[in-house]
Amino acid sequence: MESRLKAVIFDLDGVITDTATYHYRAWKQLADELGIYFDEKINERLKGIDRMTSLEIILERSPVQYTQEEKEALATKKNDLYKQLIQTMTPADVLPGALAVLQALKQRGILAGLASVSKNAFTVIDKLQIGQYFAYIADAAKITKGKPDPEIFLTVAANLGVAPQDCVGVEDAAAGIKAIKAAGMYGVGIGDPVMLKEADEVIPSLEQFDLERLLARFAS
Ligand code: B16
Ligand code: MG
Repeated sequence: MESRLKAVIFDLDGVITDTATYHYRAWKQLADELGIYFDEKINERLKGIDRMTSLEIILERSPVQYTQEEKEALATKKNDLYKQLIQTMTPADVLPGALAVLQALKQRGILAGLASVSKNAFTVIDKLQIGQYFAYIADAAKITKGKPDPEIFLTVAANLGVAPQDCVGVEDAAAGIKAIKAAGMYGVGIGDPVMLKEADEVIPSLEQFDLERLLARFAS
């Protein structure tokens, strides 16, 4: 059976690994130092959102106004803490099901791409030792519009040489699913079906990712 499915493009945090806890610890330390209230519920709003926008969300509760220069220094401080924390990551931090899906794609000759807005994605992939599975990893530093804009997914598809309609995108954040759909791809959500209602289908984790069923769905 011929299938049009040529590539699967993954988000990183919340799909391949869980860096959210490290982001949270680094932002929490910064917020505590600044005397700003921050908790795990507010942290939910930062998932899939780029660094400077995340800082703006945290500063919503700050009585102090910061200049752009000061904000950049605060973001750098958080990033330095985050970089220290991710040094402890190992291949054991790959989420359940992710490695099996990457291996199955490789075996089937379907390309895997990575569409993470994290500027630390290359380091994380390196720590997880799964770089060999990805034919293309987006460089977040070169992406001008964050999710829900489709730019990052379209950039990955273009670099893989695959038309968007022949790609599946996998995301755990609502903004990410919006980006996938705006790119004209089939969207698989990981997590809560209510939060990810714009996805074409939602599964609890990559353990339930059914490649054979997707290949059949894309049958030409
Ligand atoms: P960095 P994703 C996102 O990763 C995280 O979900 C988000 O919390 C973080 O602020 C963002 O990366 C930027 O990360 O500060 O390392 O550039 O879900 O797009 O893989
Ligand atoms: Mg994510």
